[in-house]
Amino acid sequence: MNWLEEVIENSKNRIKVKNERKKKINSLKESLINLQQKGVTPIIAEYKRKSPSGFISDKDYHNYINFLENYVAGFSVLTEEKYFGGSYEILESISEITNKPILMKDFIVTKDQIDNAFRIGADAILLIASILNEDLLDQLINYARSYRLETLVEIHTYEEFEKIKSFKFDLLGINSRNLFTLNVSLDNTIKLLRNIKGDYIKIAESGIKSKEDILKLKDNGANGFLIGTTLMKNPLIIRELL
Ligand code: IGP
Repeated sequence: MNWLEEVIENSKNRIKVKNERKKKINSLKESLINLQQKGVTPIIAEYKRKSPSGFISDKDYHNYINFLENYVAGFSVLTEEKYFGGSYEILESISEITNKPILMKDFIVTKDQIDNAFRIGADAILLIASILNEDLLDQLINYARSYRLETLVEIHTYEEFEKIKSFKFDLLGINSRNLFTLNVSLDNTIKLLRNIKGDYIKIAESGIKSKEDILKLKDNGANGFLIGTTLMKNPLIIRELL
């Protein structure tokens, strides 16, 4: 089994969280649009402790969140345990210390995982087109909507876009990293941004290191930017990225 197959197997056996949700849902989409209208670059900052591409960090989330919440549209928090060092507890704790919207970053393949996302205080969930068939993806989008959770559907190829384009998701993520090979290509994302027509809020994900990267992606139609590694290594760089 490769790492992705293992993660998907583990996803099917996640525990069911019993907690009751304490917060109302906070729209990530509106937060992104608000910043865009103010002329501020809409960034989603990601908190993760490691990744299969070799990133590793022991940074505590308190300072990271308290500092970055002054600048960003929202946070992405990894809840996958084995390969990203995340947990439901981390997301829940973060939701208690910030009012910014939170995207739960995980490999969702079951409705139970969406129940969990709602209960731990997530405002939006990630759904990855490459690991879901059309029927399941459509069901999971609608299930999330029944909770009023927003959905960010992630693609990496034009074929995946064709597969998802008629579904009722809120945000379209274009991941510059191929999840099967882990290779990053901003050029692939730029090509997709150019080819995708229609009224989507497009979020460029992964591999963003500089203001130049952001400007290049923005010029080609990206509306928002999801940044993990670069901000985890140095949160202060946010001031240069905006
Ligand atoms: C962040 P980076 O290169 O800035 O750390 O990437 C984010 O895009 C990445 O973590 C990610 C991801 C995913 C993680 C994008 N899609 C799907 C897990 C699952």
